Amino acid sequence: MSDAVTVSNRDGVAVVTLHNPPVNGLGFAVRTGLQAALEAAATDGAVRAVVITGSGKMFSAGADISEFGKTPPPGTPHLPTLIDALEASQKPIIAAIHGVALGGGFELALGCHVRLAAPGTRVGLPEVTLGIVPGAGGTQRLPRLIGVPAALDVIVSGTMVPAAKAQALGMIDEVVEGDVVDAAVACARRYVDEHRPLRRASALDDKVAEARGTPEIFGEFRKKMARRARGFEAPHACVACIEAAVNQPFAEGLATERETFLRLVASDQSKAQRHAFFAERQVAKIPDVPKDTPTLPIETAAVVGCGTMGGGIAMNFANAGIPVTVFEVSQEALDKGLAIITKNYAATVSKGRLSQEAMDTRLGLISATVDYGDLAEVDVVIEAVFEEMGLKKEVFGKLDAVCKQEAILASNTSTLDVNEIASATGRPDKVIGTHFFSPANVMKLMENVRGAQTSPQTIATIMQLSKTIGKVGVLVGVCDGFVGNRMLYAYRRQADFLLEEGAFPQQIDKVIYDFGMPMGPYAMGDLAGLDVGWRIRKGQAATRPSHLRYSTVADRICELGRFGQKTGAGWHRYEPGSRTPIADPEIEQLIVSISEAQGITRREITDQEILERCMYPLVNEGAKILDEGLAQRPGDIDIVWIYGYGFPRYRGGPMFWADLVGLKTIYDVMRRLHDEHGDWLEPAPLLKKLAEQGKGFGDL
Ligand code: HSC
Ligand code: NAD
Repeated sequence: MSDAVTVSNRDGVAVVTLHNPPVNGLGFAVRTGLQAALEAAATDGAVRAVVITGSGKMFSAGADISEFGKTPPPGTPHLPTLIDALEASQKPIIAAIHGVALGGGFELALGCHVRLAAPGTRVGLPEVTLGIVPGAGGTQRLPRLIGVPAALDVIVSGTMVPAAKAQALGMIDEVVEGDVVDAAVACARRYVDEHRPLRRASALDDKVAEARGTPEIFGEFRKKMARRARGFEAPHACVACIEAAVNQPFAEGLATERETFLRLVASDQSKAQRHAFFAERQVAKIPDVPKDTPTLPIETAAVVGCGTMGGGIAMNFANAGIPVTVFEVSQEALDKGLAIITKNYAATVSKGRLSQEAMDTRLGLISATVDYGDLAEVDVVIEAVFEEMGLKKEVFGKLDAVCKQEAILASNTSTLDVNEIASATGRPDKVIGTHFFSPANVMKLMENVRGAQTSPQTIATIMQLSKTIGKVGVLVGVCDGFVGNRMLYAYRRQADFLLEEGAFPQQIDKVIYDFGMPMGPYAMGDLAGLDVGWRIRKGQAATRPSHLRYSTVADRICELGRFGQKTGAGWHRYEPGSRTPIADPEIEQLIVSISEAQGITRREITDQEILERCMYPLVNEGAKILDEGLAQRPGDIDIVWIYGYGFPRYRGGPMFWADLVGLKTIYDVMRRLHDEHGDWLEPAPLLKKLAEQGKGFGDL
């Protein structure tokens, strides 16, 4: 028997324990060990029942994801075969679950005759988040246990269901106090002593029979999930497998599930989503800031400036249970900021997503002040005042004077040099950028910007803080726009040039939306407001290099007083009270007149050209960022784009997507574009090098 599975006999009950830290993944060694343990239990007369449990923090997080797509494929036994054999056992098999049972881990439990769970356990089938369907019977057994509507919710959302809810739904049989293995052994004995019949999920029919006469359940569910599942294959495949559970006998349903699993696991979408899974975990690893770097405790926080971003940032702390003091220039500004926070919470309460009690608790954690002295004892300050260097330096100077020595001073700047901001303090080692994305209480990304003197301790503390407040922190270096916005500029610039050459905003928006982004660049601009960028561009006008092409379209639109949705018109127009962009002939005329004035003969621009001209420069900029060491890994850039800009997860982020397209293809197009349009489109040296070597970013 392998070390990955051990067996102890407790009074006639074989306790089979999985040992595969950190998550008891069901890799080859575990499967082999489990098979041997179950076969031995079946033939050993001294064993009357079996309990399966996991060692360490959890029962099992499921299949070993790193085995998918490996050549040669992992050997037998495969999990589905193992689970079928387990379920068919004549001796009772009880799952004793603690921590989590996810994916194949939960499917293993579904094959058992009874499922007991410790309080605090979470169970679920998150396969959909990896671009696959549950492949070891989950789509067939779960609907038979909990019914079709609940199974659709659980499997298509991929969420982890807490023990009490799981029991109420029938996913587990009982939440037990005390030691769950003891309880499972006692349960096993009862089954044996009382000759209780064994309940096999595969043999149940009443719950799926209910859905057999109401096929419209599926149509309605598909309609309900359409927006969230846009572009993804796996949610649709999950629904189809559950439909098979209703309409096919168990064995046929299993075959449908298996065929679907094998098809999806080989798909680009699943590869991309698995990449995103691992990349999201990689971002926390920083070579010169080892895992054991001591962090400072963050028990209190302050936010300076309670505008659009500051208010959202303060909510993040309150949501995580960390008391936060909000500082503003005046009582009036404070009142305004706090009113928006209250309104945001109230909206969540009215949607039923937060209780009034939780809202009150969170608001109770937010205190407000106009006195710097009140910030003396906080552990971290996040500055979110106007984007002006002089102002930021003034604020940091004051914070440095008043805050305790150990406090970390962070800036939410989106464009300014963190090193210059740090120079206004006597503690540059404790200064860092924490670039949140709007809306800051919703978007999960934090670009944590390390300055030249930021200490490993400050970095480790802020990376940990990102996790504590439910964000994904990605460490980046100082440059204009950092990682995300610098790449965004590269793409937006080309989109504007395409307008001058023949496209219109709605065409570009549609291509980008169809690619899978939440919205196109112009709808996005209208939502965010066009005036902020205009102000920044006017400030940069004097220093703009005259030899580089510059599109004036955006400025001309702002000159008309069209600042986006807030003024009812921007790149598009909007009906009163509506957020739906409508193509505006006035803008089309303006664009045509700009083309004329520039002597550009407008031509037909294909959708393919739009995609290449927008997305390839974005990737090209990512390559420059990697070369300059401003992002640690291509996967970090992917996470920035997935969590900061809604880049479709099923494409894995721009760098992973580029590898799928092929860097040679991208490089060739960039070279041609550079020949045709010059300046901005020069291929990055790293792109050239990898393309010539026949490699991808994934090979770095
Ligand atoms: C599946 O189960 C498919 C099945 O339906 C059946 C397939 C049948 C096939 C039939 C073929 C014919 N695998 O997240 P953390 C690593 S699909 C490999 O930081 P936490 C992770 O990368 C699976 N590695 O910890 C990290 O490694 P690092 C469905 C896995 O405490 C380390 O473990 N299951 C792994 O914050 C710690 O992870 C899921 O999708 C896995 N399954 O969260 C669950 N899971 O240290 C995925 C983790 O080197 N896992 N790792 O960076 C999770 O959601 C979270 O890890 C937990 C723990 C909530 C379990
Ligand atoms: P905002 O104008 O909505 O808010 C700024 C707030 O700072 C105002 O409430 C103002 O009263 C306050 N303020 C000004 N001077 C102050 C001072 N001396 N002390 C205390 N408060 C002061 O601006 P915003 O959009 O929230 O941007 C804030 C910062 O966040 C900027 O650095 C910006 O670049 C950055 N940022 C903005 C976004 C975005 O989408 N809005 C995204 C990421 C980062």
